[in-house]
Amino acid sequence: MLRITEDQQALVDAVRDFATERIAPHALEWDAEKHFPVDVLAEAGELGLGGIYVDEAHGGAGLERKDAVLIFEELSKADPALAAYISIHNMVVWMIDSFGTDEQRARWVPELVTMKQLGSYCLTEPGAGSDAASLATRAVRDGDDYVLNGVKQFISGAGASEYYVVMCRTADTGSKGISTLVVHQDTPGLSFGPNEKKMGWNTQPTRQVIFEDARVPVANRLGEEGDGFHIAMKGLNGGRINIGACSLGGGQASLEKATAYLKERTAFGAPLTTKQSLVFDLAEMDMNLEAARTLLMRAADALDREDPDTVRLCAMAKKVATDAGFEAANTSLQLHGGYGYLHEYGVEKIARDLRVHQILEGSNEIMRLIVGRMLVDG
Ligand code: FAD
Ligand code: 2MC
Repeated sequence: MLRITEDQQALVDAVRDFATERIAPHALEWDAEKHFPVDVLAEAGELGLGGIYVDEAHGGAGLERKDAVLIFEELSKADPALAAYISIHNMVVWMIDSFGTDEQRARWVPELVTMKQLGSYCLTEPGAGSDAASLATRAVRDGDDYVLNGVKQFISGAGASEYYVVMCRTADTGSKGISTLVVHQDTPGLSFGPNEKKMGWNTQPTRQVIFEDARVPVANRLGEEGDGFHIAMKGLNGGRINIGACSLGGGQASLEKATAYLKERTAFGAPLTTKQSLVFDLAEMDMNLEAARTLLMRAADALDREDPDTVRLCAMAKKVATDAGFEAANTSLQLHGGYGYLHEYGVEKIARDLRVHQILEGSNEIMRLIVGRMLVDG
């Protein structure tokens, strides 16, 4: 299962070249200046990275989830924050491609896969994060429209995206009363909060998305009324693998930086690689990242095959990979000594970016809740 085919190797090489040339040299500057490089995203779209597992018939690259793991690891070695936005965009496009009608696909997917138009995923609210089924943003039917009111919190890409895939309440029946609407940025009644000041993920904007009597055509609903929670969760299964792959890429880059640094840095008359405890740190990072890579591929394979164990494996892979990635970045920072704390060495940025992967797309406590309750309720 983990054998990489010639086609996959060619894909990895192409993405690595793009990430090395067009992303890595600018990542620190984009982080410092909070710059969202939409021009580079459009270039990623030309490479097929805007619809990685969208059907080729709809303009996508038609690849598998396992390919996406390889892609996000490579992109994230260059910049975890930009890679993570590309992963969210792919989740949105996949949701439209998978749950939209032919007419909806024809309307939205071709432009979105180019990444000249961007998408955002709107589930979280100020009062509903982990407990997503308690969301309160409400859509009330009025003729051929819904009238949408509510606030979405922490929305990645907000303000820059053309399309917002919004989970909202159409009935007071818990998770079964949620529907999914595609909302265009120019919709009257839609506005944005200020760009949040964050610890990391600075290259992508995070804002509230606010709906005040926003009229959204019923024709913009994905699936039936009440399908929204399932659509949201199915999107997140793949999202969780991808965010894990982003952690893997950041962790791998941290390991490579630490290894090179220990070889070159001398203390007590010899290179630091002569200290076995430090080499053990490198070995530990390598083992944990390899374990995460294996589990991510297993989860991606389950998702590709629609295996009944998919939800559990995606939750496990997300938790294991995001912990391994952050631990690797944090250890690498320590192994760089004081230089690890300096922006220009690039390690502290990786640690800041990867920290949030343990919180979003379902916190790692929620991943344990998903796996744990299957053990005791099953
Ligand atoms: P809460 O749910 O309030 O949780 C607080 C703490 O309690 C956490 O540690 C949590 O793990 C723990 N906890 C909660 N319930 C349980 C439980 N039952 N058992 C054990 N522990 C529990 N959301 C979107 O919809 N779209 C986006 O694009 C998006 N982007 C984001 C970008 C950033 C930078 C950030 C920070 C967040 C983003 N989010 C986005 C939101 C993210 O998914 C939520 O922050 C996350 O799901 C946690 O929700 P919360 O912040 O409300 O925390
Ligand atoms: N895949 C498919 N279906 C799922 C699913 C999944 N991963 N998770 C839940 N479902 C289904 C479930 O099978 C059930 O179906 P049915 O009604 O047909 O029986 C339905 O959804 C309701 O599920 P639960 O009964 O498990 O609902 P509950 O409210 O107890 O718990 C929980 C759901 C906690 C797992 C869910 O709310 C959750 O995942 N919370 C975390 C929220 C989250 O991940 N937010 C991320 C926001 S996006 C982001 O951060 C970005 C950066 C983009």
